[in-house]
Amino acid sequence: VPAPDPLDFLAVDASLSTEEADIRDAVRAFAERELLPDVADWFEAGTLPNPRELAKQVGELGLFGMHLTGYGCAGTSAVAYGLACRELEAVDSGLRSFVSVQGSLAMAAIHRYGSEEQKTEWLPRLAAGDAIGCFGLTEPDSGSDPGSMRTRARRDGTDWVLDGTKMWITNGSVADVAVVWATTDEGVRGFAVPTDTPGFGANVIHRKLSLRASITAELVLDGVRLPETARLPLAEGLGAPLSCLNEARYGIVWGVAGAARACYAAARDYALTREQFGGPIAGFQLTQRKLADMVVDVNQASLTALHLGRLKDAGACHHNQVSFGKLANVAAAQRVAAAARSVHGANGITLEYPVLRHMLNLETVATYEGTEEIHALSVGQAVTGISAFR
Ligand code: TGC
Ligand code: FAD
Repeated sequence: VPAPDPLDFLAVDASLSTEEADIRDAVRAFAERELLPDVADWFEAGTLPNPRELAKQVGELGLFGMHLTGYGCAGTSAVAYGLACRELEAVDSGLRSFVSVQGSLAMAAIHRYGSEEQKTEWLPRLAAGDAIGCFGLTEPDSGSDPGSMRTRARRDGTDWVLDGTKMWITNGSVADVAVVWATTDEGVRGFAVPTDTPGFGANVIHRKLSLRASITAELVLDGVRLPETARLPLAEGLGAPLSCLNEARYGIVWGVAGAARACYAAARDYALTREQFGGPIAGFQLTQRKLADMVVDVNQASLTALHLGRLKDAGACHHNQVSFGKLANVAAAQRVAAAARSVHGANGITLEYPVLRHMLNLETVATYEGTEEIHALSVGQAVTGISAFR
């Protein structure tokens, strides 16, 4: 039996199909060639400088909505989609966000709940990267508890009029279409809002210290008048947006395994070359303990992601199991990033190395798509039958 590969200790990737491994390799090559060289600059600048060009590149690679079928989507397995998320987030969480908001949230919502006309209008353009989508659920006063949203859609003749504010919306200021969730007299409903509709505005949120290589915005809806054809006809109730979240959360389960792997790999390289007290710091027991703990976290996260992916491909993944994955893997990635940063000493606080950038990004990843506490309570509810949310 060959010795374990330090970068895939449990040989998790050995169980991938040839097609899955090909997708992994293609996305890794793209990410390392096109994104990695610039990402620290984007993070420092606090933006994605050219989101339209990036969307085009990602669209050409077929990554937007790649696990959806028809309408220009690639129709790959959930595992293949997860691998793409892993390779993108190994570079930066903001880049995985760029892809998951479009594919798992905006496109998945239209694919699952939209009319034939909405699907034909938006999905091929979004899949190709000719259009950008965002997903507006969170509001200034409604985060973990989206059922308390105040954005309101009221009927006016055959039209709908939307008023309200959405907060922390990834890609919000560069989107062509915003999937917006609002309360109505009949309950929560979803709308595919073209962002050039009068009354729609977006304000970029500045001074973020996390997920800086990502555009985050506030959406303002001020008397946005839409025809009935803009309403997602199959979306009824809060369960509709929550079901979309499962798709993006699943991508995060894989993505953070990539961020963790990148931090561990950087720490291992650094420890083997950095010398103190006459030898490489990798030779000290305390450093080896850190590296061993990182190997455990990275490989357990990968196993969890792959297992959930196989369940998902078999149509057997419950949303509470996705909560398990997000809870476990984000925490694992945070531990790995923090330990990797310490191995880098002073160099670890700079953008010359990826570790603090990942560590800061993971603060966002632990918060969006359901905070750590929300996923702990989801798992708690699943195993006790008692809801502790309120
Ligand atoms: P609750 O009464 O439990 O549920 C309402 C209805 O929804 C159903 N449901 C789900 N369905 C599918 N998937 C899920 N994960 C579901 N969770 C609940 C539920 O069965 C019920 O259906 P029905 O038919 O009985 O009506 O709702 P609640 O108000 O008690 O809230 C439950 C809670 C706290 C779990 C939920 O609201 C929640 O998940 N909160 C977190 C909010 C969140 O994750 N927001 C994310 C915003 S989007 C985002 O962050 C994008 S970042 C992306 C990026 O940049 O990458
Ligand atoms: P709150 O809900 O106010 O929570 C504050 C604290 O209270 C947390 O620690 C939380 O866990 C805790 N808490 C809340 N309720 C409970 C409870 N019942 N029991 C125990 N503890 C509790 N949203 C979108 O809709 N679309 C996007 O594209 C999007 N992108 C984002 C990008 C970034 C960079 C960020 C930071 C956020 C983004 N979000 C997006 C918003 C994100 O989903 C919310 O921030 C998240 O759901 C948490 O909501 P909140 O920030 O209002 O925190």
